[in-house]
Amino acid sequence: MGLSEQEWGQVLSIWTKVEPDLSAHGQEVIIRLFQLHPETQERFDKFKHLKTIDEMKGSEELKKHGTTVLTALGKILKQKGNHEQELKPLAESHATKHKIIVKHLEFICEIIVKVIADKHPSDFGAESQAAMRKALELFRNDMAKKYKEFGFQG
Ligand code: MNR
Repeated sequence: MGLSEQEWGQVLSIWTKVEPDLSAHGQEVIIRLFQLHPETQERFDKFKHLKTIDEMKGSEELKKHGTTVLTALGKILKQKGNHEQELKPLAESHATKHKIIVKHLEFICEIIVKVIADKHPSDFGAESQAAMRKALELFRNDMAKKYKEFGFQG
């Protein structure tokens, strides 16, 4: 289930290409999430009112949220699996406050891989994509475990 050093290397290497423009990546991830899975938008009181893609693109708040999400994810990835400290508060808020089911985490993780692949076609080959999928699976599994500790079936 864990990643090899080489796989972590691939994950963190592509992340260095994402980081200089975290807000554009994050904005794209959130907009695609809402487009592909409209029920996820309903989880956000602050974004429920956005009706069109243009409204979504024009929302500074949405862009800011995308940055927040990818910043948190980046911190977790950099722990190379030893992410207990970073994961716990995130699992707690998503279990007890936002109530975000694991299925929705799966949706966003898949979209994150797609957005990176679209923006960095020559730096994110099949092997790196597989490594990133593995890292995101580990993240999701550990979120799901913590969810249960917080009494949320997810
Ligand atoms: C907030 C990270 C997936 C819904 C936050 C915050 C961070 C965050 C950081 C702000 C601090 C807090 O509340 O804990 C992530 C990461 C995700 C992820 C990392 C996966 C890669 C999702 C999915 C959601 C969702 C999927 C919905 C379907 C929310 C909501 C808030 C929030 C709702 C509260 C927003 C507000 O300010 O009103 Mn999240 N997330 N998130 N998240 N997330």
